[in-house]
Amino acid sequence: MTAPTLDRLTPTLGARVDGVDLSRPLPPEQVAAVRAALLEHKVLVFRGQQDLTPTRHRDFAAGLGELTPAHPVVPGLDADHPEIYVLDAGDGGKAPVWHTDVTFMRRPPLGSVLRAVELPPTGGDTCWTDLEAAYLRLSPPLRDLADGLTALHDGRADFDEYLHKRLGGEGGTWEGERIRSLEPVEHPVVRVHPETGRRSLFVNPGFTTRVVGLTPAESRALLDVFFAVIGLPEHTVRHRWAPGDLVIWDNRATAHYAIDDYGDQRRVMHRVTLRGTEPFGPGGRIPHQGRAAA
Ligand SMILES: O=C(O)CCC(=O)C(=O)O
Ligand SMILES: [Fe+2]
Repeated sequence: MTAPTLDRLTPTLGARVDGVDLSRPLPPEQVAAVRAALLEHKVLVFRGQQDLTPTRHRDFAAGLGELTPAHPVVPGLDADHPEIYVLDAGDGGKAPVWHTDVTFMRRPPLGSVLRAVELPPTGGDTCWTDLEAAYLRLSPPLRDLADGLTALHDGRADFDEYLHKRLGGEGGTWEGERIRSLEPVEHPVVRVHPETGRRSLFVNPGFTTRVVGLTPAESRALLDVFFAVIGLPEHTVRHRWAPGDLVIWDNRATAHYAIDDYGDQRRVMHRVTLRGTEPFGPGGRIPHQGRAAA
């Protein structure tokens, strides 16, 4: 068995992985190599995986870790694939904003495994950004401030209408709980990676709405500073999709942005997410007192 080869895509973020055939079960050494590479590079690009089916995509992801349902609100691909989240550009499946997946839940996924199913001839690239680099870009006094803060993450702007109008208020299940409403949740602004111990700036313009304990004006100004460093091109990698591509990212230390430059052309992606743990900051876990205060 050959070891996968890794080629960096930028000096700090992303690697292309070759020498792995995802259409067949991976030997344990290759699974371990992929997991180690994910910690080091945060974004892994596999190309030429034309033989992947939805089932094999799901099973490959399941070999890396425990899977979540497709989404807390949106049902999966079909009865055989409740873990596959379909992003169909023609049905609201566009994400042109920096975000980290599902941070509006108390336990966001560890990582995501995204497969290109149908692509426009050009356009529809995806960008990832390194939230550890964003944290380190802050001045030391601002890092110290951020280390002690928490923020609210709210999925209602994106998913409330779907939950109530399309599903009649009966969403999916997440962590064993039936989702009937999406109350904002509180996460540390600086997340300590549970495997590497490194810190990242764990806020995103997609879902983070308020820094807890600040005035609305202070919160807005501080989030603007944080969002500006997250979006710096120096921290990003951009992927131009081709048929057969699959990308895995570490959702604990990255955010991503799906570029919407292809008008109403068709674009369909399938995503599977790996179950994660509750984020904690430099000071440990946030004590939960039921619902987060706004
Ligand atoms: O469509 C894409 O390229 C990425 C969409 C997205 O945000 C996701 O898969 O989590
Ligand atoms: Fe996403």
